Amino acid sequence: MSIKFLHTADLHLGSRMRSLGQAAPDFQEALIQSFDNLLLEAAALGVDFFLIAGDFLEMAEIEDRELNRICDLLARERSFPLLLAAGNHDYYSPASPYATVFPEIPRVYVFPAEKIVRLDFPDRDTSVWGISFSSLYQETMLLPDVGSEATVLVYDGIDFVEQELEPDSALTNKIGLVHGEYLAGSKAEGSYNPLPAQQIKQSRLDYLAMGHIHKASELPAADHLDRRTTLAMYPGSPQGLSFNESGPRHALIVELDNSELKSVSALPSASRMFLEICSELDSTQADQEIIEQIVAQAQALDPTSYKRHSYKIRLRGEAPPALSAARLAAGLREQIGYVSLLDELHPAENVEELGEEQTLRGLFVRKILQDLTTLDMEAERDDLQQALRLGLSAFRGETLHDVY
Ligand SMILES: [Mn+2]
Repeated sequence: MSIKFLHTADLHLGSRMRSLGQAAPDFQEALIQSFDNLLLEAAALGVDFFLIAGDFLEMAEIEDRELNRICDLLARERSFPLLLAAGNHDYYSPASPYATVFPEIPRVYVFPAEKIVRLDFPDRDTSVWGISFSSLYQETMLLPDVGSEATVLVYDGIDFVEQELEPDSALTNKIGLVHGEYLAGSKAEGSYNPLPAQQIKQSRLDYLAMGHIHKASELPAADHLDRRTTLAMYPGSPQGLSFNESGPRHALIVELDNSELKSVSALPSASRMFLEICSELDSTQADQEIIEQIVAQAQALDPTSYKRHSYKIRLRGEAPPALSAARLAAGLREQIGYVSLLDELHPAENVEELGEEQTLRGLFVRKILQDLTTLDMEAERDDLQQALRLGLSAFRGETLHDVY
């Protein structure tokens, strides 16, 4: 039988994302929005399962109000079951909502932490093995492979009902769900559930749905999908949490047919993105022209919803003498939303001439020019150029502003 499922992980719902400053509330909302969108897309695609491989919630930071909203989303009418294996940020404990609130929600199952459970879906000819973290660290390997189950539950369309454990009674399509660190080789060493490639290869699973690493695994080429090996994948975080998770994000849509992988594809998922722009300036440009240039660059990245994202903008080239980073940032915020400017411009003033002045400014310029002639490390020279520009800007009486 052919089945289709959605695989996501590392949503970190409830994360406060304090480092984002003013943008934090919108990006907190984006986390929940992206999850809501995934549920709707999964329904539209007619998936058979929705899998979450841990770090669904940022348990230490989530507020009750957000948790209630998430429970409402989970309780909304849908045809497919949602299965979750908890990770290090949302580990399973008796006090966790996974043990207290989630069991009340129909078509939702959270794997326990003390044993591997197999879920059977007879009308989808599929078995799913999983286990949750029980604490922040998990130093011994938890690999929910075929035959490792201590309990079998059968899905009846709403609930999961315990059944007598019979060895080798698993259904044809075999999926594992777990949070952990994938490791090349066979050594199971690590603090977050080490999962060595060698052991995964012997798991007899068709697909291992993993979470923990926020960067998505590369999608396999179509001719690499075969039934003899287990495909282990990270979907990455579906909504970026910082500029370390920039650009488009996705969940995975996987199709299995009688234990054979048919396709693995990316379903775009970020409702707001972190994007980087590098803008080359010349000293003749006025503020308005620079703003238009950067807005055009943002529009090129996302023509329809460029105003929703957060931008890190590198200014390169020669600084227009009257440029004020603060004014530029304010102008950009009106047009494209959250921006942080990285000022890597060189001064356009005649610095040699300034260096002749018998003033504090002249002394400052002379000192930097002297250092520039003696240093040959490029990174240090860049820092000095920036210091020179920022210093001259301060001498002009401008507010020094906004280095991310
Ligand atoms: Mn994690």
